[in-house]
Amino acid sequence: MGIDSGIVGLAKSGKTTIFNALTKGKAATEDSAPHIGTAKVPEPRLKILADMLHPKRTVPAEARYIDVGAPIKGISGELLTQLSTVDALINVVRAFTDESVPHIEGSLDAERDIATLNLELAFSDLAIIERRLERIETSLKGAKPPERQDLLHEKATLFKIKADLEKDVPIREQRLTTDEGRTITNYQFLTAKPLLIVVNIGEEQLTQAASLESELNSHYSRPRCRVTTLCGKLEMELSQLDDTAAEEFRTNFGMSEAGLERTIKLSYELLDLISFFSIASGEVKAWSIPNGTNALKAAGKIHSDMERGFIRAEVISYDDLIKSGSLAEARKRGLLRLEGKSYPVMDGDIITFLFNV
Ligand SMILES: Nc1nc2c(ncn2[C@@H]2O[C@H](COP(=O)(O)OP(=O)(O)OP(=O)(O)O)[C@@H](O)[C@H]2O)c(=O)[nH]1
Ligand SMILES: [Mg+2]
Repeated sequence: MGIDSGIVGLAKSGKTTIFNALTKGKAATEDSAPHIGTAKVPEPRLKILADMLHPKRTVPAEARYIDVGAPIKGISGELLTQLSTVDALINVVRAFTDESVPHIEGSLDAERDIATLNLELAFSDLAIIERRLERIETSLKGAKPPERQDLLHEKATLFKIKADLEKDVPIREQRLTTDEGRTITNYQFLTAKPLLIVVNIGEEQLTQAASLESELNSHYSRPRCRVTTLCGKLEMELSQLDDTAAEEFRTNFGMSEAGLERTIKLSYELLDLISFFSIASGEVKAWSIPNGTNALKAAGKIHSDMERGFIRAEVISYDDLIKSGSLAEARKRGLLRLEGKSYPVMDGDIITFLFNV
């Protein structure tokens, strides 16, 4: 399973355009339909490993993007369920000017639109809390002691979160005890998710991108929230070209790093993800896992059999392998380690899992 991000934003802010840019997709932008697609996670070390190990195939990690289409206001049913399962949210905010695309609020104002969407996300969470509180009241009527304790505890936690939400503090910024955090994980609240704000700028604003970005970041650099700029329309067009042509275009226009690579990387940073690599049957694959994942869980990322039948992990760090020049040389130097289930996987580790099912 990959990492899922939900693309949200006000109507006509460029959500589908940016979805297409990220996933090299061709979804129509005329309507407001939902879309799901995947992107390859940029990982420059994968190519260096391929040059050394000459695998038949290299396989990058995948990130999934869900463009929900509908506005958050009034979102319910299947769409809300889908959105509530994502790992992170991307809020697309309009900054481009285009006479032919009327702005939903009548004028351009990125900060106002960011606040509006934050409010809509908070409303969605508050509606869930209200409904749950009503149900708790009903259940409390017939509840016996142990169950009663749990319900009262949940009620108190929900009241605390609700009070902060009403003061404009998203759940991701609230100080919760481990116990309170555990009580609410199942709700998958929208304001509890990390948030990447993507300001969709026009081509003519490219030269101001950096200053706009730092200005917005000074207002919005909050815990687990980041702001970046992206030229949606241009990136979408570039994503349809082959890599060489797109690279050439970027060089000519002085665009250093591909905007969408930066966007994917930022959302990974926000989620505190690291990469590890597996080598098996002639394939080198990159995988994304949360920082701190142990070897057992990392094995499960590749295949549930590997987790179930886990014996040991043979591990070498990326730097050690590069210094050695080959796996054989690294083995000779004794740089391959055998690690057990609880070994915390490090960014760049190259791992072969030994398992038995
Ligand atoms: N000039 C310009 N137009 C853009 C840009 N991004 C999006 N558009 C245009 O704005 C319109 C809306 O873009 P979409 O990507 O469909 O926006 P959306 O947020 O998915 O819209 P809904 O799903 O209907 O809410 C389309 O006509 C796009 O071509 C941009 O960076 N520059
Ligand atoms: Mg759309």
